[in-house]
Amino acid sequence: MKITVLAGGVGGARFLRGLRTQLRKAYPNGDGGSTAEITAVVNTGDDMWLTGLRVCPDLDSIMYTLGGANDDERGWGRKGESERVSAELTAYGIGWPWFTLGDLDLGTHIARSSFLRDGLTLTEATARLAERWNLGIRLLPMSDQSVETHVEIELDGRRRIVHFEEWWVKHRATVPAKRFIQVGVDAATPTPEVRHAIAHADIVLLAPSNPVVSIGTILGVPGMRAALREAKAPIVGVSPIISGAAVRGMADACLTAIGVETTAAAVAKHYGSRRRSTTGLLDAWLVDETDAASVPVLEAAGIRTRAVPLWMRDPDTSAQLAADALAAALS
Ligand code: FO1
Repeated sequence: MKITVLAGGVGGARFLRGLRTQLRKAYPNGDGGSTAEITAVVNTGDDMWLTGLRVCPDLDSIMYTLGGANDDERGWGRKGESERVSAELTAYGIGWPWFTLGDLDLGTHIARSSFLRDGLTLTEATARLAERWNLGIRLLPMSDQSVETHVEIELDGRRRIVHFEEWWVKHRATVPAKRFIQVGVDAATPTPEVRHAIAHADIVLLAPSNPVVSIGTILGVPGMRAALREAKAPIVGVSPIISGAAVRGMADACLTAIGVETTAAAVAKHYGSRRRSTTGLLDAWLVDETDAASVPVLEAAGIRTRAVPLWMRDPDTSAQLAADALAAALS
């Protein structure tokens, strides 16, 4: 059983952790692992060069979460973190003082940057970093070319374009985003490893990550949507919106920026029905039980829809959500 999951940061990491747990139960390999193979195709739109280091927030969130090293309260970064080096960087006036690179986290960025300077691709560097953590899931950046999400905002009456992380962390997405710009997207392609993972999957899942700046960025890589539409596997998405509110982060601010209402049904229609349109991706969609009213609407739009509990409160509920997503794919 090969499962390929398109995922962003925090929501994606929790979903992948639940999926790994569920597959270890459903397809055990006798020594605690699973015979199923999970591949995560991860958003790299949040990436940036910062103080000379390549930082990949979504890849790191997933790696730390699956490796058991993440700070679950903060939702990002390493547990047991310290910030001695970042205080020095701030003292030297470099980097973003509002974007903290912890000492342990810097170890990851130094290692990644070292691999890249040695000529490895981001895919190869990611595999080298992941080896240490025994993740049970293969992590693939969506592309080996840089695609950075920048945001056009209006601040003090002036229009400016800032890196996504500046909008997201410094401004907490409270300044309205006029539009998102994927810098470098025209020169980007899905990696051969991503194409293979999509073409050979038995199931493709869209994690409940931000549909605009995480899943949307992945889908925006030229050729990605076509590769998904050609896949033999059923494509099942999990709504990141529950009863009109974003589960985490500020997905609502992002959806508003692209003119999509913040509902589970609107996001499903935004991804589109695979069989009813020439660009749509979804064969099936999971909404929370509080959004059950949207099931007939989406079924009529050509998207098989199920209402199940979507809140991932703990590893068990995450595993159950993964089980529901697999069931929807296999039905
Ligand atoms: N998020 C914050 O809210 N504040 C931070 O200072 C911060 C630093 C940071 C450093 C490295 C990294 O990989 C992630 C970091 N994040 C921080 C989280 C980041 O904004 C999110 O992981 C994603 O970019 C959004 O999904």
